[in-house]
Amino acid sequence: MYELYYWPTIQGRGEFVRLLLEDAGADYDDVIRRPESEGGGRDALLALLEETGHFAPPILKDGDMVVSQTPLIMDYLGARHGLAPDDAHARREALRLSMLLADFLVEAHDVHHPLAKEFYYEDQRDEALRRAPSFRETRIPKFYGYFEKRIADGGYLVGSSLTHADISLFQVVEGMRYAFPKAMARLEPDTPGVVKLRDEIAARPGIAAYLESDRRIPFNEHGIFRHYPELDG
Ligand SMILES: N[C@@H](CCC(=O)N[C@@H](CS)C(=O)NCC(=O)O)C(=O)O
Repeated sequence: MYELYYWPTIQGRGEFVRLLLEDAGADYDDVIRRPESEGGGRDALLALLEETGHFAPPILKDGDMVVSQTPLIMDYLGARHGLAPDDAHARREALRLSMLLADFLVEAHDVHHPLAKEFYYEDQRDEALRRAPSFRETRIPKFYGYFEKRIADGGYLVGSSLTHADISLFQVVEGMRYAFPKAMARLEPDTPGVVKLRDEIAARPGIAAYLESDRRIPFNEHGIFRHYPELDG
């Protein structure tokens, strides 16, 4: 059984890993979401960081193997569950795209936290209001346009078969719809390939069952994708 260690109340980066595990039907323990009396809770996560020397969650344990850095976890699990290409170049491409999606995630986060993650949103709202239009008008179209072009080649981000990078793209599309519903309603018609791929992944049996379950933590205003109406438009 895999053990996933991630903050217990948000989807965050842990959600990319959960989606892959759920798609694969893999057995996993979402350790930190257990009650403290059963080994869960934030202190258990902090203790694991101390014990393993890894910097930040998500962290995946597979027996003695400890893996962190979300794209690397996706590559590791993808290779085990038929979601990473066998060909070395294509596998690196999937990892590269996963890292690019991780870059986008940082930008989506920094819209609501442009100064520092330690400050409350309310204390950097003016800066967030200045940053949001450039994210909406320039950065989202640039990233989505790039993904659209990649998908046009074979239906998936890497060639003509599904990889872990496509699962990450699904989560980004979901997060963006939650955080920027107006902007995405306007922009998504320009990227039909992204939307089609999102729909295909949502319909995969493991993912569809997971999305309906209470294992999926709802998006909220503590996570990476936050909905502040004043930043949308
Ligand atoms: N590049 C890392 C980033 C990990 C990361 O920033 N984790 C967040 C939660 S989503 C965290 O707890 N960071 C603690 C910190 O940066 O001090 C990854 O992709 O996994």
